[in-house]
Amino acid sequence: MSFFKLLLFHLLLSHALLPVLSYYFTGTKLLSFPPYPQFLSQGYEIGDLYSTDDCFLDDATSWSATRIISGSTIYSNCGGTYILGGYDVLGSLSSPYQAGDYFSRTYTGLSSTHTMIYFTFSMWQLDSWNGSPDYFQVAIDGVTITGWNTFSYGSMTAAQKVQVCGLSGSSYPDVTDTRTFGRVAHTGTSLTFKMISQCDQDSTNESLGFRELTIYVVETPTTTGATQAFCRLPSVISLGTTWQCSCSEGQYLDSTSTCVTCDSSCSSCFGAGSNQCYECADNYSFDGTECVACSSHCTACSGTGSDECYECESGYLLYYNQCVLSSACISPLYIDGCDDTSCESPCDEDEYIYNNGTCADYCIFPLQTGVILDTLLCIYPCASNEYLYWDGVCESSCDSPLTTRNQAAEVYCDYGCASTGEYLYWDGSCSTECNSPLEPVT
Ligand SMILES: [Ca+2]
Ligand SMILES: [Ca+2]
Repeated sequence: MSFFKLLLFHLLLSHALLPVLSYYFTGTKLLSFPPYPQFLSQGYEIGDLYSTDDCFLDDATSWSATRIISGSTIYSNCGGTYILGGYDVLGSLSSPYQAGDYFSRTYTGLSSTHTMIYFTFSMWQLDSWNGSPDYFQVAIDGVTITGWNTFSYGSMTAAQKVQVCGLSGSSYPDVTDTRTFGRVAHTGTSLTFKMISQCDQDSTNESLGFRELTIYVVETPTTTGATQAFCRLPSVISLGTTWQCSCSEGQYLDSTSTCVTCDSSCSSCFGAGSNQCYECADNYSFDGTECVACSSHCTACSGTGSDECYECESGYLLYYNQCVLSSACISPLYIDGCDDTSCESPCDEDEYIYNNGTCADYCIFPLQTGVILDTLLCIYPCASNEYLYWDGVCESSCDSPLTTRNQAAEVYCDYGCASTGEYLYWDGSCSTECNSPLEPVT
């Protein structure tokens, strides 16, 4: 499955660019949900907290917590990976500690037609989870899911007691990056997701964190009934069979109960064909029947057209839904400062960009017009030590009675009179007549 970065568009909103959001929407697609091989539906995804770099911290600023231990940030770095929460983050160092405290974020702009939310995230359970009880919940608007299995470090084998972050020692093992799933019936265009801690001691003793949250907004669910379900992949924790996912992602269970690898166009599937995908693989999109290849350099798309991309391969940037060579994105276009995946223009598509980044409907002579990629430019054409004359020529000096004008880093040599019907005198004055014995020159 492909997970995408910032500023992507949402097909269900008529291809319109959304305001800059630190979570992303992807286009309409078939959705898979690993715990539910019977689940086949169309909808779209919202993704959050996926980055491995400082962009994660940008996402984290959109989350809030009921309480944060004094001096801590809402995120932490666990063994080199950013997670929301973690050691010494949530709650208080004194009683009451953190049971009931939670992280939350509200997402807006969801389609009004959906009826179901599926979600998945990577769960991190750090240190002294000792089942006293310690567990976590997820709440989506009015529904709280409490059913997740919990573990006690006391029941883990020595080999399972891995140290990743937080405290060290046999009482403080860390169960990290556990893929966790759930679903809940949901309608309405906003959604508040809460990750609730039910750890009964403080976050320097036992803590939770999470990252890589995807919310699947399902338009036409084929699965109804239970409002919650879950399983874990992979797990060091012993789970009953009802908690286990059947086959690994990218495989399906055939009639002989064997896990078989999907077609290469599928990231998950219910059969062998390209028309039996739950979800398309990277570089493929769903065309209504099967998963078909995206255009070249495009690793995720909403269709086969070159302007239907929302993620590009390395060396290319997203520019108005096209993949363009990174080297083609030059000033005043700029590369998105966070994920470095898109080439942005400060102006609307039909506007000119001036050197200083301002936008206008036209380009005033003697500035010259140009194009970078498909963006219109208004260019100062002279070198830094030259003057741009009123007639478009570049010269190394601006001789009197012409007048110099500095405008930011641009230097002009202006003809100070009306361009027709006026004469410029040696002293810089203008007149409609050139009196004898002076003679007009051009
Ligand atoms: Ca405890
Ligand atoms: Ca630890």
